[in-house]
Amino acid sequence: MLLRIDHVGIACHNLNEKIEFYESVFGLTVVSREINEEQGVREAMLHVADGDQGASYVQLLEPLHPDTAVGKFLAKRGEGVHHVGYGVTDITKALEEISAKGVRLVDERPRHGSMGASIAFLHPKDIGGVLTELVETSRR
Ligand code: CMX
Ligand code: CO
Repeated sequence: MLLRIDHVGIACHNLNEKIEFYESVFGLTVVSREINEEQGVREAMLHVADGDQGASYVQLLEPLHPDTAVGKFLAKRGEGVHHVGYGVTDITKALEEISAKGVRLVDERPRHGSMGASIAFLHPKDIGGVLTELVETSRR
């Protein structure tokens, strides 16, 4: 069901500072910068690698307001890994299958993610404390 790790989502206070850090320490390149009002984030995708099943990225996330998923996370836990995003072929089918196994879905239906992808979150409390995102990419 899971094709690859699409991205690791990292919460930060200052997006520009963190982009510079990842560029200078790891030599990564920003391939997309977006504001996603629905998700409450200003974000950047930095390309890590290409594989048979698609590319993988680091997703840097800065909250638009304190009262957002990432804003609350930062207040509670500080900067660090916020979620893991896995690539799937058919996100609607994957959500059905995962829900049938008793895992709570944060999103019953896919939403809009970075670079035109369809995304949906699974509840961290049902995945051993890991906020998990499914990604059906539109970039192939
Ligand atoms: N990883 C692990 N656990 C998390 C978490 C995370 N990222 N975020 C929240 N939690 C835990 C909290 O620690 C808390 O646990 P305790 O009750 O033991 O303290 C519990 O989940 C509830 O947390 P909360 O702060 O009260 O937050 P909410 O219940 O309001 O929201 C969640 C939690 C997962 C439903 C919400 O963060 C959400 O909808 N996330 C999905 C959307 C999102 O993260 N968007 C930003 C990224 C967008 C993108 O990737 O494109
Ligand atoms: Co993500």
